[in-house]
Amino acid sequence: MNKKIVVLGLGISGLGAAILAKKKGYNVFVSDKGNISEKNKKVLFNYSIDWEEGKHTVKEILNAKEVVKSPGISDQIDIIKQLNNKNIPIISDVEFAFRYTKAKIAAITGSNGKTTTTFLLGGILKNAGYNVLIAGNIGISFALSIAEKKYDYIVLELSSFQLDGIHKFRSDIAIILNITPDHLERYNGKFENYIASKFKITQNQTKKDVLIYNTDDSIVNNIQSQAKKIPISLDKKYEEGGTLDKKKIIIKLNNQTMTIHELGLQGKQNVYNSMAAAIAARIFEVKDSVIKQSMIDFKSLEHRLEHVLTVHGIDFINDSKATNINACWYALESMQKDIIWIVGGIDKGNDYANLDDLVFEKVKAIVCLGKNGQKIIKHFKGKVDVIVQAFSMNEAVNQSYSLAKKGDVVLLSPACASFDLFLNYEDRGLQFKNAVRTL
Ligand code: UMA
Repeated sequence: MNKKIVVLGLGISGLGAAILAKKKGYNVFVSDKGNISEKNKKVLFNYSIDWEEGKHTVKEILNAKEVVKSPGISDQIDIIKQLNNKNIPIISDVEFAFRYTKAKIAAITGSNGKTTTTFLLGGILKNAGYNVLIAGNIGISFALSIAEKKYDYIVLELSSFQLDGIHKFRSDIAIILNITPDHLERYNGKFENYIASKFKITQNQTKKDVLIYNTDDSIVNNIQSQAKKIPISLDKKYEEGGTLDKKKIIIKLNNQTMTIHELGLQGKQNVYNSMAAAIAARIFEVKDSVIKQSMIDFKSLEHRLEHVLTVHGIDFINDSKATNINACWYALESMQKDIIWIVGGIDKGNDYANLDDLVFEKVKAIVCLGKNGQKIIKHFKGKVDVIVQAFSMNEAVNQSYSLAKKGDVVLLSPACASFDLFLNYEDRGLQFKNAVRTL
């Protein structure tokens, strides 16, 4: 064959796509505008894959029959415009990997909750004894996994960037949880462009496929699809779908009802996540008993409402992944004790008024963490009794500990990006956990 494929960007997805392409007999060329690590250079050498770093050489790239673009690369850069002018197909690693698997696929997207739903569904399928791949935007390359092994089921978390580069990708089950504005810098500042990108998750589904969608979300509620649509809601009841009845999840499918009494996870968002995962598992014909037990056993993921420790009767919860208002709303909503709330970082245009009701009701003190907390302080001044500032995680944890009483909860749910004081949200969460452990 020896068709030339160019892989743009050599991060997690680029490396996976390059290896899969090589294994499938393509002539592969990798181009990364940044530096390629020594480790990755060795891998490329072992696979005899040609590469360049520090540039995108136009002549080399325009020679491709097809280009796999890493999701982090914007469509606005010059080389992409030139490829488009020459009508050279540009696809995402997800589109490329899809060509080489026959496994049943569930694809999950949304602005919040998608990682938890991905692991919930993947976990249920594993507990049912299947050979399952959990991959995608969670940091695991779909393409690399496919290059190495065969699977019965594949559960993919998909970002809008990955969905932008699909053409034929189709999933047996698609799940769309919610949509709130995010990543607008990549969508010409237009929310409708971001929505269109998320809605692509169902574009190639047929009537044999299923779309699980949240009708409580006014945007998701409008999604059109060829697939069989199964709604989930906390209060609306459907002939087929998921709902909540006196704290129990009720799933109705094919004239059968399943009731889930107990969840390992707390909070409203996790009710949606659990409903969606349970419906998908049932469509994949997993036994009710396995689904229910998996729901009870599931522990929260790191940095997502993660219980760290209880110190002298004070719970410490790490929700560092909450980098926007919506995620933070769900965190505050799910707490059942008085809250000392650690919030702040790099504000992405937050409207804190959306949290006012919950803050009035539940927050007894705010610890504002970050280089510049003026916006948060100004907004909540007079609404919360105590507001203090902290400029490091140790300071924030120590202040919270002295403000809290037995029976309270200290919640790190920043609603902001982390880059003012931390490498990323993981670093922020780890520093929180370390500080709590030294109390
Ligand atoms: N690069 C170029 N040219 C450019 C710009 C970048 O060559 O003009 C190179 C960089 O030098 C770098 C590579 O591209 O070497 C990085 O590519 P990438 O940013 O796509 O990163 P990957 O490591 O491939 O990770 C991607 C996803 N990253 C993004 O979407 C930004 C990961 O999601 C995903 O887990 C991974 O593929 C595997 O599927 C991360 C993410 O932040 C977690 N996602 C966003 C989110 O969740 O909000 C969407």
